Amino acid sequence: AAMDPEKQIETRQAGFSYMAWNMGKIKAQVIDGSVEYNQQQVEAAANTIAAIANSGIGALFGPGTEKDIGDVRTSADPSLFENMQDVAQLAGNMGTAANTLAEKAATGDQSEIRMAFAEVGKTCKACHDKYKMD
Ligand code: ASC
Repeated sequence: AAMDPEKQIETRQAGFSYMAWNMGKIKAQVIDGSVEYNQQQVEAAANTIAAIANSGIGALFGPGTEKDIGDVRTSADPSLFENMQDVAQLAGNMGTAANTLAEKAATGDQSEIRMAFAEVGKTCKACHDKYKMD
């Protein structure tokens, strides 16, 4: 049986938050330099992002999840649910970019990681610009 709509919203948000946390770890180490670079940590973060990005998170945008349900609020624009093919394409782009980031993270080449990280960020933003309300 499908997960309750409330649970779908909470679970997809957990996935996005967990990716964002891991993006932040990479940003701190290879973009900002506010945390010392640690290849193992960046690799783990990139692998986690790639795993979530390729986990089929689109299955959590099921019927009944297009609006707030009591205290469970969604930031998904209603138009997302009318454009699932485009959304799947944007999500696929993120998965591909995240796989590249994971490959680069495994090499430890910070300049390559930086470029691959920026490409992943673009794929996050591409979907937000079209389908995220805030
Ligand atoms: C992140 C994060 C996002 C994206 C976006 C990219 O790390 O939390 O929502 O990258 O800022 O532009």
